[in-house]
Formats: sequence, C-alpha cells, structure tokens
Amino acid sequence: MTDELYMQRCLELASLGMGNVSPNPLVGCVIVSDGKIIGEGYHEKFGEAHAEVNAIKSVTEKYGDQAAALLANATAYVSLEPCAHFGKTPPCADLLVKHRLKRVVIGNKDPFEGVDGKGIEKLKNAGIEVVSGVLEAECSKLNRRFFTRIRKQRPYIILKWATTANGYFAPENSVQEWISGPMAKTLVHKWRTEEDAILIGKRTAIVDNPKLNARAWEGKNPLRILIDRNLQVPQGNHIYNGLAKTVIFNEHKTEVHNNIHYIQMEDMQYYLPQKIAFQLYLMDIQSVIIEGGANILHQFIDGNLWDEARVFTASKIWRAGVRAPQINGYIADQFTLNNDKVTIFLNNHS
Ligand code: AOF
Ligand code: ZN
Repeated sequence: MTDELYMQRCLELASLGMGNVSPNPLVGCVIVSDGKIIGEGYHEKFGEAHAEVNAIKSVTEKYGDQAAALLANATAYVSLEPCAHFGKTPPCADLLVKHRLKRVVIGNKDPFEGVDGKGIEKLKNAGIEVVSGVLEAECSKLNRRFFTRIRKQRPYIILKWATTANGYFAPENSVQEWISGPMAKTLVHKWRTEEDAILIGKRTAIVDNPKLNARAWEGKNPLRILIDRNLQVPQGNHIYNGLAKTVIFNEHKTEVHNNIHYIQMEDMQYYLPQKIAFQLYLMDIQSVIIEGGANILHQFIDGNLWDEARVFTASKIWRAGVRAPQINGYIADQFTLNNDKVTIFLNNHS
C-alpha cells in the first residue's frame, strides 16, 4: 500500500513534464528513507537530466555530508525502469548502484531497445532489491504516447470533433458553424499544448481557416500539419502564417521556407493514414490530435488508426448537415462543460 502511495507521487511529478519531454517518456522519482520522502525529481525537459538524477541531486543538495548514508539505506520509487544506456545522459541504473540504494520500486518496464529489462538486470546484479509493476496500469496510461510510438512505430492518435445533440457535426454548405461552447475552446487549447502535433485536412483549412495554436492556454504550440494533396489551400490562410512550424503533406514538392515544411508523398489516395502515421513516427512525433474534417477523420477511423476520440456533444439541434463519425470504442471518461457533454472514447485495440 505504501509503495502505491509513493508511486502515485512519482506519477504526479512525472506529469509536470507534460508537453516538454517528447519523444521521451514522462518519468517521476521519489526517494524514501525511514518512512520519509528525502528527495524528489522528474524528467523536466527533453535532452536534460532524467528523473533519478534530479531526485538524487535533491537529496545531496538538501542533506550534504549526510546524503551518502541516507541514500545507502533508501528506497527509490521510479515510474519507469531506470535506463541502462548511454544516451544524452549516463545510465540511471548505474547512478542508483553507485549511491548503493537498498531497494528500487518501478512502475513500468521500459520497452526502449537500449533499456528493455537491462536496467532492472543491472540493479539486481548489484544486489539491489527490485520490485516492478507497482501501479502499472496508471503508469502505462500516463506514458501511453511514449509506449504507442515505441511499440507501434506511430504516434498516439487522438481524434477530436463536436456534434449537435442529433449527430450532425458540420453544415452541408461550406461555412464554418460553431457547435460547442466557449469553454470547449479553452479545453481544446489546453489539449493542443499536451500533444506534439495537430493535423487537419484541406477542406477544414479552407472553410474554417483555423490558427491551430494554443492561444487560450499557457503552453507550447503544437506542430501544425496540413494534408493538401494538390496544394489547394490559399497561401493567405492562417496555416501559412509561419507563426508555428507547419508541415504540408502534398504530392508535388519537398521544400522548406518561412517555417513551412512541404513534404512530398506519393499516391496519397492510398493508405494515407498509414503513410502519415509512419512519417510522423520518423519525425519523432509522439502524439497527434486530429481536428477534422469529416474526410480525414473517416480515413483514420476506417483504417482503425486511432487511440482516443474526444467528442463534444452540444445541446443544439440541427435540421440537416454532415453526420458525425461513428466509432467503435468504449467510454473512458465523460463530463459536462457548460452546456456541452465531453466524452472520451478509447479504441478497444489499444
Ligand atoms: C530514465 N529516467 O527520467 C527517463 C528515461 O536520450 P536520453 O539519454 O534522454 O534517453 C532517452 C531514453 O531514456 C528514453 O527513450 C527512455 O527509454 C529513457 N527515459 N529513463 O531512467 C527518465 N526520461
Ligand atoms: Zn535514465
């Protein structure tokens, strides 16, 4: 039970790295001695110190000369298996061995090929007691983007749309019509700060002319991705304003200027979601939120290439329109936001 409590704290710490560590995992670490937390840390930024390094550092800074003796009798809780490889930093497993920790409690094993059990092996070989799988489901959920990218060689894919109470999600004519309330917009901007990329199709770029940034929430803007086979979206539209890095998948050219990265693809009418997903994997994109339109959403749904769908259902009723997509998933969460109902579906496959 106590192990679970400390692991819960690791998860809280880990989540503070959200939006800043991709394509690395979110990792938190707590060091406990004699029933007391003596140090904490998390992976704060991609390319910088791992969680264990920051946690150990917090102990040495706080306890000075006493730190060595305290650590030698302590338990380290880490939400992910300590790494065993020399990456941008030396192996965390070696660090824990060097400080002679007594016990290490782990949430998830790390499937990354440089680690993949080797971290646990190093600790055990040094005589450290290792327990793994504590709050495993919660840890897996927090790092679902990281695990999906490593295991499936594609980003974690989130679909998002809004529908009227009677199932319409866009008018039939080409005008933009707002369905959900103002709070929905704020939440969507928060969501955008949490993902690496945001993706839309040609029609949405033309009809809605969205800015695709996170201006209503503090945090980073995601990479913008537009799918525009024949480059039909006018250059004057917001997506071409160069204010955030933007990728345009098209069939005509590969070139870069003004923060706009054109990437040429062949035969975009075939296996488009699969091709895009693999390209994004190669670009180190760990997660993408797809915000429309109907055509793009349907292609990813038909290809069963999605992990999560976030749907706003407003109370208004329309007499006609384009029908919202149907998905085969289970409801993981549901809440209301002003007059909108928000439903989070998870795909059964994942
Ligand atoms: C840990 N603790 O806090 C993190 C780990 O390029 P590097 O050196 O930053 O290594 C990245 C890999 O290390 C990453 O793919 C994952 O396997 C592991 N991340 N490991 O022990 C941490 N962030
Ligand atoms: Zn590490």
